[in-house]
Amino acid sequence: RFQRNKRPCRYDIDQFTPSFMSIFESLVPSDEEISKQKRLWTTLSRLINKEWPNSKLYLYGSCANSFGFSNSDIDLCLSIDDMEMSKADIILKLADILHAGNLQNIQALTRARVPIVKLMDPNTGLCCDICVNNLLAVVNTKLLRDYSQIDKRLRPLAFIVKHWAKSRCVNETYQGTLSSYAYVIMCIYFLQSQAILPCLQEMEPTYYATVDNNICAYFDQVDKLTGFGAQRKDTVSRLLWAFFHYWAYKHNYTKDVISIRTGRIISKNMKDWTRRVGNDRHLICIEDPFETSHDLGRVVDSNTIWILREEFERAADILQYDPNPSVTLFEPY
Ligand code: 3AT
Ligand code: MG
Repeated sequence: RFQRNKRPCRYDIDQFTPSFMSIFESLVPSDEEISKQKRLWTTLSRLINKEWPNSKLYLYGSCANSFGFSNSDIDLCLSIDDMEMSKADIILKLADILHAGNLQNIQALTRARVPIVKLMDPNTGLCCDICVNNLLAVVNTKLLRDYSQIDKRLRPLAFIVKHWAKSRCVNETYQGTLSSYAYVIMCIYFLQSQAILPCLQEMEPTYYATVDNNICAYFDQVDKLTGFGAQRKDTVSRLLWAFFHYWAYKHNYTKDVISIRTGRIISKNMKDWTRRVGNDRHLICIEDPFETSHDLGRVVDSNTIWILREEFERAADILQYDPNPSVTLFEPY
């Protein structure tokens, strides 16, 4: 491991950037698909507003954070201030409203960790999940989208990492591997460490939101930051190599927490994440940018940590040696 940690990147890595970029482009949703999603969002907003005039429906997750693949489900969040009703009752009433609006395959999952209503729109075939009052997710969606506008290498890097994770079956939180959200945060952290992205939460705030006693504040005038990383000329394929090389050979899994909030590594000690508490094992530590007591790696267990680390090594080695990395990287598990 020590020897491989010192290994320099292959001299011809840059020649693979065009093929990785065409994979990225093939995954991006078309403008037509995006306007279809927006139309469904508008239709649902109107339908729900008739019943609950003071509610607001937000688009969040991959459809709104700029890291969504084509054909992905739509994540919506209903913000509603109703002291009388429990979350489960709101979910059930929401399901009734959707029934009356002729939406199909409606399922109210009131007992899930995040309670949601699932639905399918028969006109477009699009599927949606609607959660209730999960505004932190709406705010972290904006943070991710804002980062994506600063340097144009972030989106291709994160799309390829997500595509790799899906192909290799390491994007399944209920099976002990990481969420798409966690992978995007890992990419942002990595580009911060390369001085390609700034740390928006360490700058003078221009955006503020208070969500359940969490103050979320950061610099969001990202149009003033384009060109921030322009001094760094690394191509997407070189960054991909370095990303996997970092997680395979350089990250200190016993001591370190990655944090895009600070743009730095912080110590597990400082966060008291050195031992297992309940089901949180902290075997790979990824701090949530706003809910800082929340480790996005907490789903990983003593088995899946090795699955993940072996996949990082496999990816790093393919980018190092394989004659056809843009094919081999995504071979199904
Ligand atoms: P897919 O393209 O659907 O795989 P996604 O970006 O929709 O990716 P997720 O399904 O992982 O990502 O999550 C949907 C959104 O929910 C993304 C983020 O705003 C929020 N979210 C997900 N996991 C967490 C978490 N552990 N803590 C806080 N917010 C989260
Ligand atoms: Mg999603």
